[in-house]
Amino acid sequence: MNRIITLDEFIIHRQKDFPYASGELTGLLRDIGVAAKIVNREVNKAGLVNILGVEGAANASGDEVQKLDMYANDKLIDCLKNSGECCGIASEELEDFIEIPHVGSKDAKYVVLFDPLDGSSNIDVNVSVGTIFAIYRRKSDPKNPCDLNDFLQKGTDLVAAGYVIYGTSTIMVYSTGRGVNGFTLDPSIGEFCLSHRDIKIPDRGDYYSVNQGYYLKFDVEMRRYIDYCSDLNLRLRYIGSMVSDVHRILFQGGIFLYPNTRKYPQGKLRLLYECNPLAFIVEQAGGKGINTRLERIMEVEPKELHERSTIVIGSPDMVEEMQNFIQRYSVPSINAM
Ligand code: AHM
Ligand code: MG
Repeated sequence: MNRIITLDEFIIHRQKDFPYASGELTGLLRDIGVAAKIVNREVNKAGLVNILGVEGAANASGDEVQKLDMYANDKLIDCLKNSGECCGIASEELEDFIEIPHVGSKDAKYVVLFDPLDGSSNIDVNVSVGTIFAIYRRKSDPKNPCDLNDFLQKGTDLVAAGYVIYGTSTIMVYSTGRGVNGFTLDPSIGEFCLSHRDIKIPDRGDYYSVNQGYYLKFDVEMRRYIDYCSDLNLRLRYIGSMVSDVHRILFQGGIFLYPNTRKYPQGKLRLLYECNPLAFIVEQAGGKGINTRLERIMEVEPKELHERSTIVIGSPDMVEEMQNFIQRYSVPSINAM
């Protein structure tokens, strides 16, 4: 039997690949792993402990019930605050970023952005959810507090990114820019163990993933592409948690789309917390991630913390095909005429 490699062992081993690494990133990834285990514990018992429900509602003992996405948010913040490696945090759940004061004499080099519980409407019905994280090196002087520009970085500046999926098993997938690896939580020993080494996305696959309920609200090129997927007898899968949908596509091949709708003219998903980290993972695995303006997601210059984006992501051949549909069928906007 092969010896188990835990997430901590793997991260420490990988640190040697970066000759000038001093262990800060290693420490951060480990702290995120710890936070994920704590969140996983609560997700698993959500049905038992009445942690379900709307934030602010009282539970049976009169305590205030904390919604699970805020719980996950707070746990991640606690773990990162104590790590000493992180000078600032931005979360999909918080309007503004948080500055973390120095721990001891340390000048922390990194900022972390996350979506603490992606697809949180799935919790109440016991369906997969996930955590997404993105790590950047700060741009501002480490002697000063971090500032907004430390967070408004392009995906191409990512130092590391990943996600945790709380599904039938709990898996953490991350990349530091040298391939993608996956770790499955073994509940009997409480450790994430290397289970998917050097993940590669298939060039194409049988799945397409889009909220087809919005079909009539999509632009014509999107409707044509969806018809094309249906003509090819592709299988439609849509979980309502991007992490879960992209996870399937990463392993089995396919395409995930969240285009603009009338309600979300810029797209619904957040560039910094969802699109960039998942595009980084998918690209590292050999896939592609673009928006419906045909820009590579990771090259978009972010202008605000909660900026939204459209996204087309997945197997490279399928994203290219979608790109052709956009080029062929999109109606030029009046401004561009
Ligand atoms: P959340 O992070 O607030 O839970 O919302 C993000 C989610 C994505 O994970 C998912 O793909 C999408 O929103 C679902 O939206 P819709 O219900 O409009 O299809
Ligand atoms: Mg989300």
